[in-house]
Amino acid sequence: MIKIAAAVTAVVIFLIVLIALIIGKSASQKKDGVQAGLYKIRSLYFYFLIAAIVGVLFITLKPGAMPYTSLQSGEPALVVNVTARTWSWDLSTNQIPENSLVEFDVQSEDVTHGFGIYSPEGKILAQTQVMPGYTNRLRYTFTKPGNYKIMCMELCGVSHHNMMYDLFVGQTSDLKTEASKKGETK
Ligand SMILES: [Cu+2]
Repeated sequence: MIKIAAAVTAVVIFLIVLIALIIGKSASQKKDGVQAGLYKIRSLYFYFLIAAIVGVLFITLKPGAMPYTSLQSGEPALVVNVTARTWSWDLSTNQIPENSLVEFDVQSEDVTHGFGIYSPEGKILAQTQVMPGYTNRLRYTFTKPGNYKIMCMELCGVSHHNMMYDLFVGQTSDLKTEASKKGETK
């Protein structure tokens, strides 16, 4: 899907440049000597910009350098169902195994929210939009144990700042099962 989107974008950009060149060529036929010199400098500048843009895109848009794409392959070890509503999160589990591919299937019961995963140090690690009537899939592999946080990233009303949820990441033996969680008193 990403490859098709990239190919369509490349074709559209190519067509835009082609049309611009054709229009530029027909316009350049009606000009005098002084203008011709200036237009020449301008067209050289144009080609320089095109080369610079292509060069920068080539360096920065490597598949491995894009976020998530390298993390998305393979079968996830755990699928967590996430439901957002104003103003709380509902997760099928908050016990996450470390070093395993985890998929978060997120949806909203009301308005658009933002699903952001934050490290114990408060650094954002991954995020996706949470839209009503649509399930977004976010895949992530947690490499360090600890208490992570889910925070809403879309201003969704007066209590938006309270949309926080704790995720516990650890080795499988350290994780609580649903049964042991139910027995625990708060
Ligand atoms: Cu919010």
